[in-house]
Formats: sequence, C-alpha cells, structure tokens
Amino acid sequence: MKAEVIRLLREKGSYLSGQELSQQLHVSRTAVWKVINQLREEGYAIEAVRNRGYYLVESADVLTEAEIKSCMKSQWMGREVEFLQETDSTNTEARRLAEKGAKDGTLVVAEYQTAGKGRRGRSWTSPSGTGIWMSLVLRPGLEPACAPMITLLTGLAVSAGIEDYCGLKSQIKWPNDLTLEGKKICGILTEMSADMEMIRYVVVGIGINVNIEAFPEEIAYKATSLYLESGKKIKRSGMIACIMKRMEEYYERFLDTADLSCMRKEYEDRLVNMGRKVLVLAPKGEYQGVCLGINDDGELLVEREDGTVSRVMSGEVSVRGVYGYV
Ligand code: BT5
Repeated sequence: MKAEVIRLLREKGSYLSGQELSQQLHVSRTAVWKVINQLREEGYAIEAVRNRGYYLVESADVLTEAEIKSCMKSQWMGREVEFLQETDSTNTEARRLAEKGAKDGTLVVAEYQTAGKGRRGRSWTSPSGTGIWMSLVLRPGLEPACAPMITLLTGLAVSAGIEDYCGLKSQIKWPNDLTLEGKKICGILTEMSADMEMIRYVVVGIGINVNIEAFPEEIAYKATSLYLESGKKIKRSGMIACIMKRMEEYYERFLDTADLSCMRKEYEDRLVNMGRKVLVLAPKGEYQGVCLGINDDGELLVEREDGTVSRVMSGEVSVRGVYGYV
C-alpha cells in the first residue's frame, strides 16, 4: 500500500485529501494517516494542510522498496524487488534468491554494499546513499555461450536509461563499463550458473555512481559520478525505473534472436572504443589495433597492424585505450 500512496500523491502533484486516498485504496483514513507518518519517517517531505489533504514535495532521494515500486514503468523486469539497507553484495544476494527459485526479472537493490564485487576478484566501491547498487536475476533459457552478450545489452540498456532519465549521454567501454568524459560511471558484473547445455540463471550486477561527491584516491583518476559531471543531484528511484524499462526492451529483443544483431548499430553508436586504438591484454600476450566495432555475438573487432581482424571475446581479455583508460 505504501507504494500506491506514493504513486497517487505523485500523480496528483498537488493536495490529495485523506478521504480520496482512503476511497481509492479501500482502507480507513486512519490507515492512510499511519502510512503517511511512516513515509515521513523514511525521509519523505509530505505537507499536510487541514481541509486540503496531503502534498508530496518531490525532492528527497529516498530509496526504499515502496519508492522503487512506485516509480516502476516496466511490465515485468524489476517488478519483484528486494531492497536491503545493507548487504555484502547484491550479486551474492541475487544468487541466493535465484537458488531459492526467484523469478526472471527479480531485482535486488541495496543502499550500501560491504563487499561490492568487480570482475576477477576486484572490489567495487559502494558508499551509502549515493549510488545505485543493484542486481537482476535472469533466466534466459539459452546456452551458456550466450551469457557474455547479456553484459553488453545491459550496458546499452543502462546507458539508454540514464539518458532517458537525465539526458546525460554516457558511452560504453566494451565490455562492461560506462564512461562520461573518459571516466567510469558504471560497471557491470555478470555471473552465471549453468549446466553443459543450458543457463540455469544469470545474475547481472549494475553499479552506477550517481550522487557521489568524491572518490578514494586509488580510483579518483578514472572514476566519476553523474553528479560530478552534471552538477545536479539525481533521484535514484526514477533512474532505476527508466533503466528497468530499457532493460526489458533490450532483453526481449535479445531473446528473439539470441544475438545482438538487432541492437548492434545502437551499441556501436555509444561505443567509446569505436575507431580508436586499443590495447588488448590477452592471456597469450598483448597487442594493439584499431577497434572496428562488434559482431552479432558481441565480440570486439580489432584490426591489427598487418590488416588482419581479430575477434576479441570478453572474459579472457582486458581492453584499454593505448593512451589511458579509454
Ligand atoms: C566492474 O568490475 O566494473 C563490475 C562492477 C559491478 C558492480 C556492481 S554493484 C551491484 C553489483 N553487486 C556487486 O557486488 N557488484 C555489482 P571491473 O571491470 O573489474 O572493475 C573494477 C575496478 O573498477 C576496481 O578494481 C577499481 O579500480 C574500479 N572501481 C571500483 N569501484 C569503483 C567505482 N565505484 N567507480 C568506478 N570505478 C570503480
């Protein structure tokens, strides 16, 4: 009911009487009043004026399960939400839920991660109250080889969702980063449980630096936030909803063909590596080349100095700019 109260107040945009609320929700006015008080305790600024009702002042960046649900616009992606004030890692929590049978599209969001994970054992800085730290449980019913493509379509969906919400045009650094002005604003971590033929589930973790004002020294040179780049504080719940809408769209398109053919052009439009010199750090040694884009399977195409084109698979290599991070 909390989510409904928030949604109704937001839709009204002006005063909504306690009586109207109680009629629409089929509950007593006392029950409405209790919910309003709970919401205030959670940080919402709700004005109450006698004979007029309640007015939601839309500014606080509150993150709760009800707040997230009240913003959601997707049909099914992110409609089941687990919100935690604190967890080790939303990816780990999503795996726990997936093992217990969580539905396709279940979303785990945390305000703070004590052990946020990057790839290959690296850690992800996840301060409280300023970022979006979330993970989705997906059950695509495809072969394990398809899993890396989910990282790519997620990058595209997050970049598009951020743009829909606040107009900032981030770029994709293949395979799993989003950048603004050459610095990282988002990282994606895809983990999978599969048997030989079939994916059991995929957990895709998304970390977005939203309102972070400063970074630890070790990463300050390559990390930035939406706030630092735009000068504006952003409401995270609305952004999560826009990302889920895009995620649903791109994921459904991906399932139709089991490849990225129908979003390749859009991907390349946002690809920061496109046409640039890249350094490929592969297990068998490193080489340089020019990035030509991706193929339908999401491999990076790199033209080497002798004119041959290498297909780089994510997972086994890192790709960097020759002169720096991008
Ligand atoms: C990633 O790894 O970029 C994947 C990050 C995924 C984080 C999300 S948050 C929700 C979910 N739950 C989790 O536990 N994880 C996911 P990688 O490409 O390995 O990059 C990690 C490197 O990025 C670190 O070694 C640092 O150098 C840098 N880094 C750490 N925290 C950062 C931050 N907040 N912003 C930018 N860079 C960061």
